[in-house]
Amino acid sequence: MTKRISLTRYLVEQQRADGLIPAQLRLLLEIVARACKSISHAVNQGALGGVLGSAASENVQGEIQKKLDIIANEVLIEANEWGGHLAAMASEEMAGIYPVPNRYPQGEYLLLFDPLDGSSNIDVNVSIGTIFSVLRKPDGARDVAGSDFLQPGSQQVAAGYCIYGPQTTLVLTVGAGVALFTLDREQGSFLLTQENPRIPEDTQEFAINMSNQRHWDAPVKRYIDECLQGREGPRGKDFNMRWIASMVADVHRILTRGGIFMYPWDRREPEKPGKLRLMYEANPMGWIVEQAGGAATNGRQRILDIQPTQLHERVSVILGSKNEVQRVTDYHRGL
Ligand code: P6P
Repeated sequence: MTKRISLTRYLVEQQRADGLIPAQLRLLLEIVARACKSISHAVNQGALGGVLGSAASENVQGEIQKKLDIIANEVLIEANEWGGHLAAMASEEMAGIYPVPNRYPQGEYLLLFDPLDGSSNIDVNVSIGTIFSVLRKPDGARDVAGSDFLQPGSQQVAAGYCIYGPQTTLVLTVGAGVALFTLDREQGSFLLTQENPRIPEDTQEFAINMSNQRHWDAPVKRYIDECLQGREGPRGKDFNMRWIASMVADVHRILTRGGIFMYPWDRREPEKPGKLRLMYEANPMGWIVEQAGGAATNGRQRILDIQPTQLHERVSVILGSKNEVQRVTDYHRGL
């Protein structure tokens, strides 16, 4: 078997090849990867590490925090604040931005993350993950502000996730396709195990939380009803369903074998455009999916074109196999 290359070597060679990874961005990505290794170790401890269960606190979303949510957030903050590559960070677990402390040099990047997505699955030993997105700090020597983070997903310079499942796999894009690195626990390093996965344009597998069916808008109801009618219905083919309730795991399956993932707006909280967060869930996942030949919209508009108005903004998410995402978008347009 040919010797697999490490994440570091991959980033160095990409930096030489196309200049998409300046040295400071390479340092940032290597540090995030090391933080994910630490999070993976904590997750794998489970009950043995005393890290299961809920903390006695809520996050900015009003959700009860799991102990591992807090641990993962602290690991990412502590790993990244001293390196000199960041101006500030933002996290699902923190209300405001986290400017790099003055005792450390300021960098030109902004790091956003959901430190442990799918945490409702932690205690039942189902795959969870870290999602991250990297933006450039707008020019100007002034101190970084929350408004600097409000950039559309098309401005990302890097995006990725690390899934903590049977394998710990880091999935990364810098805009030149997608690369997957699997953690070699003996060496303690991420090794390149796949380059440029392609999401099939068609699929027979949808992912949605069916218990919300009565709350969906008509276009989503129509799309799912047609899938459920199978080969006797207008689609002329049978569909399978998966719902892991961990976006990282559902997206990873789609990256691996295709499918469509949907978390649409519904009537339970009509004032909110959706459940998932734009800046550190939909944008990074949307870019990865597009870089693998898929599509990502909010039902009407490309996710990466949405101009954010607030840091913890929510959004409807329809992503995966391009032709299926297009069909849902067409139904939203009344076609
Ligand atoms: P529900 C996890 O809490 C999450 O944010 C995503 O990872 C996941 O896709 C979704 O929520 C699951 O939501 O309503 O099915 O529990």
